[in-house]
Amino acid sequence: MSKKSPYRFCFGPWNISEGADPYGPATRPAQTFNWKLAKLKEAGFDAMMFHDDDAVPDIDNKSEAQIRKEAKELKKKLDDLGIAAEMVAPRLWFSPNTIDGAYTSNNPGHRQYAIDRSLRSIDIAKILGTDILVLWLAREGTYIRESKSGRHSVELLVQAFDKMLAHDKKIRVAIEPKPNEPMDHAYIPTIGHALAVANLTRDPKRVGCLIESAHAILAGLDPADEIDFAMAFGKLWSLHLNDQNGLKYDQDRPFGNTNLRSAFDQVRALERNGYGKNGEYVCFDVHPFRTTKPERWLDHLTNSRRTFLRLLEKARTFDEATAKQFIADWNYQALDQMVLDHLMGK
Ligand code: GLO
Ligand code: MG
Repeated sequence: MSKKSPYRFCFGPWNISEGADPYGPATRPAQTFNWKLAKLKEAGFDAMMFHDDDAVPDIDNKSEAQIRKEAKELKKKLDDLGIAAEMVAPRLWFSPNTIDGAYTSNNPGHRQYAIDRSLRSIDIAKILGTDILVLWLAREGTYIRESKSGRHSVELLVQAFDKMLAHDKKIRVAIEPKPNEPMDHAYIPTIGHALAVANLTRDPKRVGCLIESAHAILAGLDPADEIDFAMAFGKLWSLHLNDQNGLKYDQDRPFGNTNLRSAFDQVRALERNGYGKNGEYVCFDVHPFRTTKPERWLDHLTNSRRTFLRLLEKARTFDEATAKQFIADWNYQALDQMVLDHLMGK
């Protein structure tokens, strides 16, 4: 490596998954949260991402006091291990109260549930020492267009974000867009949508985004361009690197697995924008292949990091001067081949 990598890496407990899919059961026995934490440490990662109920299991059935107590115990455990909490995200897609959406449900009681749970997530984030609340708006969208008003849904989203921003003066909301799945169409499908909605809130400076490579690909976009776009606004606060083969179900493949060139472009975009300089982490939202044996349970994560670091080396050794000459001469054919040669190692 030419320069020391400034990047720090993380993943979530859900990324050590058991192999279940909609068509078949788990293929690996579940492991405890403590085991996952120990493995993260052993594999040399720096931080863990948390859903609210990863941090405090069975959160809906616990009192405020109990939630705070358990969050404090977790913080101590993390400190003892030297692991940071990267973010907290309310898991708003599992509950019977979010069947019709969370902040945009047609049921006012359910909308309130979603907001209350988000405020609790903010409290947990504060205790765990992170100011990032990630919102993957899983069920904010429609199957049946006529069942909701898109305009009213935007207003409901803004009202919900405003309550979060008012609840804690320091919290920053990072919206994780995804165009579809589980919904047919989501209300916030791209980074452009996320940043536009940010401007309607009471404190746009504290509403930014998280880019997931696969989600950008599902929206028909180039993840590297999404990175440049978000960073032009200074609003890329977290990142879920992974890969995706075309427009189908969300695959969460290891980073670089499908399109190495696109992965290179993403790393190059991160480098050129100085991602990580304000403490942002590189997270991998990847899943093991269903056939993975328990003894190789973290390989998709360590391989993703390895690919990232190798592509970082490629980004740093890319012959920028020659590329500039090709660009000045409109010789994009040569530029194109230069990228391929560089990636193939000549
Ligand atoms: C699913 C999302 C999901 C979120 C995670 C954090 O498509 O990528 O994994 O990133 O739940 O909120
Ligand atoms: Mg994600």
